[in-house]
Amino acid sequence: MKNSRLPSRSAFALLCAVTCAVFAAPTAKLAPHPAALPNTHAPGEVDRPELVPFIVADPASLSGIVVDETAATLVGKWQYSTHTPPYVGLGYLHDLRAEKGAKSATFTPELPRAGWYEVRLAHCSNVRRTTTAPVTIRHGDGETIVRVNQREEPPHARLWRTLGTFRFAAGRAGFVRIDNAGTSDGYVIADAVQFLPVPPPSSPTP
Ligand SMILES: [Ca+2]
Repeated sequence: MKNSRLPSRSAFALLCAVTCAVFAAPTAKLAPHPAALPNTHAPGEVDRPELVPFIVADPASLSGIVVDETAATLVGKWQYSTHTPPYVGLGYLHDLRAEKGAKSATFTPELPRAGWYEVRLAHCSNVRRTTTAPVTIRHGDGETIVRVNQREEPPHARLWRTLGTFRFAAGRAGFVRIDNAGTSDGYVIADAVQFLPVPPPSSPTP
């Protein structure tokens, strides 16, 4: 006979997922960005606990080339947070909704080979975010600027938003830069950027 006072198996599974996502240590040691202000939220203090299972604690577990905020070049004051899951690695940075137009976070990948890459931006979402985060992609054919509504939940694993597919040279010539100009309607989030190798757009379908 089923004991209704015991948590269901699905509840156990969710609890395990939450616990693992919050407390499991990544395989590689991550160090916070030395120039960023520290997180003020205690572990487990989150506004949307149902999204904790979507946290990617270890950036090395992801496909492609991933640049986390730990390796970003920061201009201006950015602060760590883990309050709104999901995120990659230790957490995400926000611009404190201050000094608009004076801050940026640049994510520069070390691309192993020239070619086409789908570029994805990781950002959590809530109503306090900006709707117009300017994201500049420097690629092999110039620069493209995409305005990202960070109030909308990203479509890939509730964490990733595709910025486009671009041609890149090998090495560190390309980058993705998030800045906070023209974003007075909310916080700007900088978490991680992913570069996924893809076939050239003109390739015939196999
Ligand atoms: Ca991150």
